Amino acid sequence: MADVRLERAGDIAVIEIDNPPVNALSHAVRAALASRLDEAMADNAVKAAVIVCAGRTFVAGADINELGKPRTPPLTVDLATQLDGCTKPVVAAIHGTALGGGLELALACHWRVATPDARLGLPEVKLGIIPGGGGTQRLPRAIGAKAALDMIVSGEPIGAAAALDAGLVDALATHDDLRTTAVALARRIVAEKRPPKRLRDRAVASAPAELFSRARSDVARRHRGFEAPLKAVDAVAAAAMRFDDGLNREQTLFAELLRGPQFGTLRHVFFAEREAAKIPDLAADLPKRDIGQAAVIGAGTMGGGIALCFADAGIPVTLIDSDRVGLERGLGTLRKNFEASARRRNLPAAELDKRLAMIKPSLRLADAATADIVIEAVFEDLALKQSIFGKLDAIVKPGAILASNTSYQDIDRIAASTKRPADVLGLHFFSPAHVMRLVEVVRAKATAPTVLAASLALVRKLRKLPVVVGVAPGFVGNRMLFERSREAERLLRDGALPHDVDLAMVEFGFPMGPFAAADLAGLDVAWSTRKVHGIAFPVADALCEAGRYGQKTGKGYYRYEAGSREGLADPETDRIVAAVREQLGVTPKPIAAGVIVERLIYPMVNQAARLLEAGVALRPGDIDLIWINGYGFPAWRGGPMFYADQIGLANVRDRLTHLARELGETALEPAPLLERRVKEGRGFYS
Ligand code: 3H9
Repeated sequence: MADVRLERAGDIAVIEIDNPPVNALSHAVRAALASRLDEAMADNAVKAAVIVCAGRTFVAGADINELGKPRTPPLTVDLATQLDGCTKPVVAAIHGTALGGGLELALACHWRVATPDARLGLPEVKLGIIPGGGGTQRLPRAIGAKAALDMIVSGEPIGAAAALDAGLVDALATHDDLRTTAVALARRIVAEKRPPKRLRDRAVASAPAELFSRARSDVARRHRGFEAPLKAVDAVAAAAMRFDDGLNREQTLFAELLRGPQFGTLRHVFFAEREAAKIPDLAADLPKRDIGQAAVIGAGTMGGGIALCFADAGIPVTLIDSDRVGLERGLGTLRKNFEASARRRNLPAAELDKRLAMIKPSLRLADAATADIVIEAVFEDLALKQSIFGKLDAIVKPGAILASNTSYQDIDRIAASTKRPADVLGLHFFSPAHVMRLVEVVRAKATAPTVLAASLALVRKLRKLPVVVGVAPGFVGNRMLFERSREAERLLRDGALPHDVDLAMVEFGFPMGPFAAADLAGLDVAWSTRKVHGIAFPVADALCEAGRYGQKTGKGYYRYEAGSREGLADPETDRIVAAVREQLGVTPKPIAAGVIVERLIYPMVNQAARLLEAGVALRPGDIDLIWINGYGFPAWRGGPMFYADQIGLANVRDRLTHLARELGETALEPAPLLERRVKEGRGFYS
């Protein structure tokens, strides 16, 4: 039950918001907070006020369940105006996360104190909106236009130390001392007779027009079709105006986005993430398995990236590789990646060194003995993996978790190579592991519930999104990707060229098309897998036979100039495509961009329906999260399953039936679940 209490600490009013679980600003909280503030300001015995929160966090934002419904005053923006206008000083005491409307309230307070582990951010763009409580106007006045743009356009929060550096908070205090420090600060302000420090009265430091034009073109390139980041730039640019004019502009842009379709879609994504954390048959009170130490086997790109994630989360990790040269190369790459990531995040050099020191290189598998979790990340060879798991079985301590980072091998068979299959599962990180947020957590037949629960908690500690999937070739993401790759190959056969296909997908909202992505990943890996399974992709196979493995060889579907990652159309590829068509007796026809999108996405949706029916994926939302966070499906389109529901499953089914006939491909026949849903007049979600 929401409650906002007013207590007195001498002449300081302490207003405590208590609305579990995250102190969201529901209407009840807003109304009660406005009343308590009025009471505090009207009381002659009160000289200043402190706003604190009960429970695990400061206000984490507007109540997302109420957003988009008719708005009843006081709105967050009204509350911020009320706070800001208080004639007595108001101090915000922040712990946990001050997000969205929560940070906007804190910005409207006159001073801010935070705990060292607090995180502050305006994540509204992730919901398809912009801050609507004055955040786009007050944040640039607090920390400058450039830093505010970075935070508002990315939606990423910053830590308390960075916030202190930037001038977003005035002081830090330990968790136990937060309230007393805030009260003491309020008292000092009163004693020194300092007037309220209002951000609205400040001008924005350095906001040159080029900053915004650069931000607009950057957003247009990186987030094609996504409206909120562009409007966020417009709103921050408006902070150069008089405060009230800028605020009006923010309110107009906020209201437009709240009415638009992208907000509804991204709210769906938000709740899908919360839902994915709930595993139906996993009890909440399972005994905990703490993970204080890790080992990663294999110092290649994936292994190094995974080790980096552990070090970054403060968990000591041993990186093991039997090959000295491979280990040294892996460590070099890891250091380079860590330095680049530290630069992006403004991590001080000393902190970088501290985290790098968490990684202990080793040439001996025996050094995995003390780890609480071992993640194998060696070459994709089942026999090799089985032999490593067999050896680990004899080395690692009882109760340790044994995980494989395989992207498609059978985890049940890997588990069977140990005497402790209950401790085995898959943790499928995506490349580059230190950047990509998704981890498919593969639950094998024998995986113990405690092992699954501990692994989910660990992945969250690594600041990643775990999604539980079952054992099947390629699990969920790569199994669907295979359908897309097969159809992309057929599009080349039927008349499209790589850049036609890639352009259609980039226009749809993917950061890159399937052929550019394949060139980046390397064509040889998929080629060798296809050979093992006897699958022919005539164009891709011919490119590989010609030594065109993608970016690493300077040519693949595209050609690359030395040192450049930009794929250029290559007449040699066109010749290879033409030769394949001739060999197959195909007369090429032009294929419209809309048809390219349908042919790439609908077969994936069809395959996803099969995976859903087989229980490999638990929910349509999990599939959407996998594609958004692992493969760049535009979040504002909600993921493939949500998108299919928007198109209408009957339309998707009809197109698949047509394609199956036209192309003579039985694999494209609509899946039984899809047929049933159409018959019942339901979508995947309804
Ligand atoms: C905004 O503020 C707009 C403003 O500009 C004002 C405009 C006028 N509302 O994630 P968890 C629920 S937009 C309602 O598992 P964690 C969540 O559904 C908002 N409910 O915990 C879950 O419920 P359940 C900007 C919310 O510790 C439970 O709380 N703010 C909200 O892993 C626990 O959540 C954001 O976007 C909410 N705002 O992470 C912040 N937030 O147990 C969104 C959470 O029934 N929230 N719930 O499934 C978060 O990022 C994370 O929840 C947080 C905690 C980091 C706070």
